[in-house]
Amino acid sequence: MRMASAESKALVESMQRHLFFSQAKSASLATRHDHYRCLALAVRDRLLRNWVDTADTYTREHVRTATYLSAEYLLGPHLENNLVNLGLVEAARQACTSLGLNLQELIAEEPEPGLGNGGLGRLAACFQESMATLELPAIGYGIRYEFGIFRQQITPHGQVESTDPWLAQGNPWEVIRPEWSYPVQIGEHTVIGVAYDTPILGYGVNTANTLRLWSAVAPEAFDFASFNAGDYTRAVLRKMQSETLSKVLYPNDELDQGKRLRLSQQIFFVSCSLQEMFRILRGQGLEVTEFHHKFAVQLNDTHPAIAVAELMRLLMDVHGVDWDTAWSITTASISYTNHTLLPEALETWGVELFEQLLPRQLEIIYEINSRFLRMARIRYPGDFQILQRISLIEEGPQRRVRMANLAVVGSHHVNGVAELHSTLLKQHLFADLARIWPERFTNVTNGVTPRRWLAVANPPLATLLDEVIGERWRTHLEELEGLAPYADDPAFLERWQAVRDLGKQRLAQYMRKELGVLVDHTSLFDVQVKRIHEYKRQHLAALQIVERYLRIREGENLPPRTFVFGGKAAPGYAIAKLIIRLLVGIADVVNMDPAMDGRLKVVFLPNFSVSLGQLVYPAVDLSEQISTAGKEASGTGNMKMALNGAVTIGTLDGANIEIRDCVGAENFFLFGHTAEQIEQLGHSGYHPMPWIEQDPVVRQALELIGSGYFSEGDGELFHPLLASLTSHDPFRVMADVSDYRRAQNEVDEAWINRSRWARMSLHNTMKCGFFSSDRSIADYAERIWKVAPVRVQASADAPVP
Ligand code: NBG
Repeated sequence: MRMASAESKALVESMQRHLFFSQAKSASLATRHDHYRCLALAVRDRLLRNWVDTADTYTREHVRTATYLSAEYLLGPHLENNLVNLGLVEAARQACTSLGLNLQELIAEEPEPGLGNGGLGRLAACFQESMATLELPAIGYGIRYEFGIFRQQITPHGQVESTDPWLAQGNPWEVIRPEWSYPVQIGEHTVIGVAYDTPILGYGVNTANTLRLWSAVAPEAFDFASFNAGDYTRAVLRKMQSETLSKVLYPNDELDQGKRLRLSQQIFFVSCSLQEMFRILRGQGLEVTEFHHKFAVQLNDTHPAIAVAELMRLLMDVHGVDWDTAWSITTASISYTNHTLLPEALETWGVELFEQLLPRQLEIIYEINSRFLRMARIRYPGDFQILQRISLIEEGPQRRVRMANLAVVGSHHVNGVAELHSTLLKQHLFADLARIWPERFTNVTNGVTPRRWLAVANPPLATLLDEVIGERWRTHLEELEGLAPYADDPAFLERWQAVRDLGKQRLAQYMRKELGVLVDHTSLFDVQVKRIHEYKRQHLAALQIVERYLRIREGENLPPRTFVFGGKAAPGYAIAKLIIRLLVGIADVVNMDPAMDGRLKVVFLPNFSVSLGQLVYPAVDLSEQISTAGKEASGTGNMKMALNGAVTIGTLDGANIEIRDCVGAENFFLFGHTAEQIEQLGHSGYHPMPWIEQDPVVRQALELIGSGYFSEGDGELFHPLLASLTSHDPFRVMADVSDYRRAQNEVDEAWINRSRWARMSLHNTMKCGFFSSDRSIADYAERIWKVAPVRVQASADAPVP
């Protein structure tokens, strides 16, 4: 405490200094946002030493470095995470109190950088933090989108989108590095990428790695000739066009529109990042042919797959290396993680577009392809079908470049993100390629950082863990196993439940304050938060709620439940938006019906985000992980929920399988067809109708929805959704609906035995140590990147903040 108070005094002084010298205000004019900025800047001052020391150490020791190329980073707010990682939470709380401020309120002031769509972007953020915590030399590269993922409002008509100007009030965490900027040629235009650096602090170490995001600027502010000729619009047009490049993040699952800009974004950030790696190489006196000794380059999905051609181009055209040497350097540097099996999500680009924007890279891709197919032809003489399937170019009315195939051919390792997914990659999507290079394919199961998803998100649980198993779980999550001696201790289970109650009360309070919805925090919190997509089957959950509604109306006595949903639908994905509309319609009816009072509530949380996730995950009793088996590559929300003590109801899909293996079948509610059975259903000519005919309960629910009961009498509104479910049902909702009901009934039974539930919950937390992103990253570093930790020494002469 004495330490904390010395620290807190110093923080107070820093904050006061920043109010004057950074915000240029007196206390009487300062807004809450000013105070947030003062605290953020005071914290930044304290981590700069780590950041500068880290850069110095890496430069001095010529370390081998992992570079992570990702079009998305869903970072979440930095302030609280940095306080936790610096061990300054208490000091900051004291500092705020002594200034008459509230730490939580200041933390809530920070706009979060929504530079990602969902799991893939959040995984990239967890990975950055784990790399720093594990003291691994690493740089994250991406795009500094001026507008992140859209903001979502929920109205009675469903989702409404608006822009997310997250930079409008400035960003205290980034430093612009104009001295590190690079030109990128796209078609006839040149765009300049300027580096913006954000420190990524490790926990309990001196390491602070760099996340370097590129922002696009025009080579010249405006065209003087046009300006002089009086054509002002034209004079600035080029500048605007160039800067559009890093303007906005694309929502995934989006239609073809705007794809041209997306390909431009990809080459833009990939080329800047690779050019910069050469700059670092040169700066350390290394030869270009040592590139692969210095760097491991990780592709986060296919968005950066153009790196294969661009690295070849830079090596040959800029650095004068011959083809064979360039190819061996490229394939020794690059590795690729696949994050989806959904065919519509696999990127391909029309050859014409490619030709217009990236003619030289296309030429290189053709040459890679012809050499690759020559090799494959020897292996599969005369088998043209295989050659067609593995070719980097898809033939057809419009020829297209297959980015996933390019990524596989150009990588030394390819991995999926959970056991099942990696297996399916080898059996289906990349079956032919995996036969050529079996040793190339591997698995690294995803993980989540315990700092943000437990220490930051759930302080009451963190405190309880500290007391009974010590503090090391933050970096050694497997130490949660230390809870085992308490698993049957009734007194401890009481405390466990009390901690869980706090999380639920906090969420209930938020729903009351922000949405005006009153929920009973002692009811079962049944939660599904994730992107809205048919394969994730939020509509399966919706059907289940309608069924419950009918059962309660008929007088059945079911334990009280609160269903909570959250997540965004891609603006162009009509059915997903209709699913939101359905959930909102159900909520309106259910929450207004006095017969449901104290028994059933439905809440859709608008604008799900990292910050909201921090509030939601600790409050979950039942974690809904109900995707069609074989479709969810991994899932990471499933891990965050289980880690915080939720029990899962789920299919054998993605990482659910591994979660169930870890926590035990008796602590997991399993239902539904397996991936193999789902595939079989397809082969035998699946039709939903026979399933519906056998199931009067679901029939009644479908009819009620079709009658306009949840759409103010509009019997047409949900027609597209119902037609899809009853005619082809692409995600096999009807094949799983009755088994889902059975599992949900088991949930009801388990829930009423409160001590049994508490034990199940405890087991989930206790057995989730495996799902730390530290474990995933240690695995990448050791097997794929061959990058070793480097201890950062604190310099003795750093300036005092
Ligand atoms: C997503 C998968 C999730 C997985 C995350 C992180 C894409 C393309 N894929 O199941 O759908 O957890 O990636 O690996 O966003």
